[in-house]
Amino acid sequence: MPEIRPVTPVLGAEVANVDLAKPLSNAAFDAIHDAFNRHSVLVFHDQALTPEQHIEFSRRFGPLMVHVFAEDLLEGYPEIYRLSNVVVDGVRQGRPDAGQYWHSDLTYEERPSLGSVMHALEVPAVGGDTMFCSTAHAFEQLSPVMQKILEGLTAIHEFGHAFGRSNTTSIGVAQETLDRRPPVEHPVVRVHPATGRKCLFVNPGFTVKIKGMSDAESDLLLGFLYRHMTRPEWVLRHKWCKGDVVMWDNRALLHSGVGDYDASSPRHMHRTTIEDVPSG
Ligand SMILES: O=C(O)CCC(=O)C(=O)O
Repeated sequence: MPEIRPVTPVLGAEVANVDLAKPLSNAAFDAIHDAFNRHSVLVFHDQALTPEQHIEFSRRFGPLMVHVFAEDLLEGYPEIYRLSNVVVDGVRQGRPDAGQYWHSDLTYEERPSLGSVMHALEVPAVGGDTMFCSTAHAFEQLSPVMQKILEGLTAIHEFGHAFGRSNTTSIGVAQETLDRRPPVEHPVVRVHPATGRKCLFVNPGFTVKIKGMSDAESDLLLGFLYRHMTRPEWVLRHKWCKGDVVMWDNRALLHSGVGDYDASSPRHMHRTTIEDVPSG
């Protein structure tokens, strides 16, 4: 059976004694599922997964989503989005610099993601970590007055936000890709369906503004929330080893890649994204 070892008091756990390449018993899956809901980030070391095995494990949590960056999907496996700085014969092998800003995956979709499962195929000797912070813990650490204000608010999210205003990637994004994802609205506080915990649901990557506020008011409130959520003592920083599989709960956290590694150091990751299907 899987052994679960928490890595920080706020979020994250390592899972030992599991080979994700093999079919999991229902009991082992239930233990992992429960740990995922409780810890929000799970780290499995020394995993060697084929794309089929990666997809099969991910699918046990729900249907998989296909990322809007069609050119960065793994050929023959549209469920796998490649994050990579590797170039072979002039052809890039995935999205370089992806996600190097705090975000939760796909909040620009009408139905955002439940979670993501990333498999490290090549990692730099130094750098290229991923940071995580708990949006549930952050909400719980606010005063009741602020909690009440936030619970009445709605935010506007848009895919192009990360790629326009904050100019975070080294390669452009086609206008046609941006046009495929118009703005959507989500409550600023959402209840996690498995834990019942209230989670902040805004992020610098894709949240454009708080609906009904002036730009100045919205920027002030969002700026406060972003600083609050990402306080260093609440952040888990994962240093990748080749073969790591890390899965994270997009309903309960934000994450950010750290773009500090040498461009000539290969970093090549495969990621699946699980859809959040409402129950009932
Ligand atoms: O590559 C990383 O460390 C972060 C990737 C990321 O943000 C994502 O997959 O959404």
